[in-house]
Amino acid sequence: MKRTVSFLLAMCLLLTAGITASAEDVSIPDEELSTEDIPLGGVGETLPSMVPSWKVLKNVSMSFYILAGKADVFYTVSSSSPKITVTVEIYKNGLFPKKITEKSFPTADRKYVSGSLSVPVTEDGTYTVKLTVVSGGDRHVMKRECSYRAADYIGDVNYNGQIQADDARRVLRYAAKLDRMNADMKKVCDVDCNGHVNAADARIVLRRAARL
Ligand SMILES: [Ca+2]
Ligand SMILES: [Ca+2]
Repeated sequence: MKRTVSFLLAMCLLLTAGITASAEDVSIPDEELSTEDIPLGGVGETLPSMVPSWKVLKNVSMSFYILAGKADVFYTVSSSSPKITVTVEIYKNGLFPKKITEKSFPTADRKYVSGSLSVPVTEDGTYTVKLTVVSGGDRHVMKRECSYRAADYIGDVNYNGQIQADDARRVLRYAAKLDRMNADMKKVCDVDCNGHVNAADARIVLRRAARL
């Protein structure tokens, strides 16, 4: 089944009917491009990085967040070269940063790739993901940092111990100001930790609910 129903439509359906979304229901819109690769702290963030047009690598974007004991990395890469190698490393920071995982995703005959990596995170702390992309002699590195505290229950808006479509629906209702939100609830809903509760937070929760 093709992913024909847009993300906005999925959100509208969630708002009006509270249905459970499936992977096929979700179409993720393109992120707004930024000319700088600015590291931000927080539970998670999505910041694309625009590579100069004369480079072989045209665009690299990554999101990283930790919800309910699982760290997720999503990336997209486009290049003028059909050979792209993406390497994802995740570290637990501290006095001696500890590598949690490292995985490479080499591709051939494709100028655009997207993928994800998901690993369990059981200990509270600050985690860093390092994305390294190599294509046609170009090399681009992005880093993102996320803090995780199991007690925060980030994204579990209805406090039932699970991340489900109903949590995304509630985030969206707060974002649309249909429900009033206190400071504690704002912290739970602001999944990408940018200080605002909006559709982007609901999208992240919905992705987790749909196990994307
Ligand atoms: Ca929940
Ligand atoms: Ca947010």
